[in-house]
Amino acid sequence: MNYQTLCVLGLGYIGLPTASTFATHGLKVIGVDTNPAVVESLNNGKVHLFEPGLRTLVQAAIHSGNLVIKDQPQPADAFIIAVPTPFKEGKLADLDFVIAAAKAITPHLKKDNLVILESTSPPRTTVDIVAPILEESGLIAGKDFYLAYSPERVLPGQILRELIENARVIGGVDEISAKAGEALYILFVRGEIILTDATTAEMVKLMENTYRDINIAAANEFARLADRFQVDIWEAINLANRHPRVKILNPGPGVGGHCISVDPWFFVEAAPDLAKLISTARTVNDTQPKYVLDFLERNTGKVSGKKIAALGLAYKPNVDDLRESPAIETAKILRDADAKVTIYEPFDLDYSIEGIETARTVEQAAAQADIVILLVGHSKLKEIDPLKFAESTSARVVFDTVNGWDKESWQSAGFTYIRLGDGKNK
Ligand code: SAJ
Repeated sequence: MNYQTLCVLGLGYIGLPTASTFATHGLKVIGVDTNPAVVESLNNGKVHLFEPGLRTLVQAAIHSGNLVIKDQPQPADAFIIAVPTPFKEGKLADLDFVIAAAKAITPHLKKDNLVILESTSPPRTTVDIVAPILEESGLIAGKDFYLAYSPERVLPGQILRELIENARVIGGVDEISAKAGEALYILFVRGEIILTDATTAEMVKLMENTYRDINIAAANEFARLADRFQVDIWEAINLANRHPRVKILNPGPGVGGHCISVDPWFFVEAAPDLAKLISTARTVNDTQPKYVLDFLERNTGKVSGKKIAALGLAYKPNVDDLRESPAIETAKILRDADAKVTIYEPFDLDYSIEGIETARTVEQAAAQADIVILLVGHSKLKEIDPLKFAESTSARVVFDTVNGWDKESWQSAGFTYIRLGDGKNK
């Protein structure tokens, strides 16, 4: 199998880096997005996402002539589907984008083509949903063309490195399809490439993110317990993690992003009778923003009427991605509790939430505040100097939900410092 041309459908956080990396490794790549704004901005040399190193990579790929951006797929030797799989009402997987992408490929499908689904999908999607759509071309998966599922596993913030270095699982609808997938990814993947069947690969992806979700839920539940027993969770985790087989993750305002807060629901939907622990973990993490409010009110009294500066809105530190962000959820919960909230997000200065003010600088957000809350551990926010900050804000209470600030420094700058999960605050 010798691939010359590749068509990548979906130019988001996964599709764009993948398309660009293949292009800089010598393939002729057609990057496809159905959103005209994305196509237009990429064709004007602008990258619509923030990921370290991505802009340089995309520009290199486009300048080399190996990456072209289109709004429709074109014939190619291989196709990669990297479109989102959000959930719809009732936490049910929304496969509309995957189905539309498969349908868009079908008229172009030729004998010996390879189709890879990368989008996170419920178990059996490749075999039960994608294969039948592609077979409407008259070609048979595994016999006339190759079909495989290969999950992306890259960590936002480190996508470009992990894309190349991580182990890559490729699950074929049959053995030859998996091998065809290997022949494609081997062009740039330096990590181990492991071949399996499509449904195993789908399940592996969901298990990885579910495992992390459950572990974060444990950390969040431990924080609630520590709070009740007047223990500082951060000290307790630090001590527990000295055990050679224990690695407790960090509590915080909840779990967001397009992956970990979504994917476990695919198991719950597919097997609600079995996925009890998974469902409970999701509920713990989803209710964490409400816990943030309860914790704050227990420590400082009702927030009603108070001016609160909420710092950080992204779903995690040092990314611009606001999808499913627990920080946004927390800001809304504070607003609904009648606090006067001002938000500041260094990666998106224009984001707005109804009933909430948006500030363009930290100082502007905090100037009139009673309480300043750190919701995301962005480096830029962690680096705030409490002494200087004290001069630009009327607030004398800071609430750190992510253990991002140094308690002593804030206290010696004259602030009352409260930290989520620290039952010794009182
Ligand atoms: N979080 C905590 N406590 C922690 C770690 C994370 O509250 O100790 C929160 C973060 O703040 C964020 C959420 O969890 O809101 C998820 O962040 P993350 O860094 O754990 O993961 P993602 O969603 O950015 O990326 C995950 C990764 N999966 C795993 O680590 C198993 C990544 O490898 C996947 O490729 C990605 O999902 C994906 O696309 O599925």
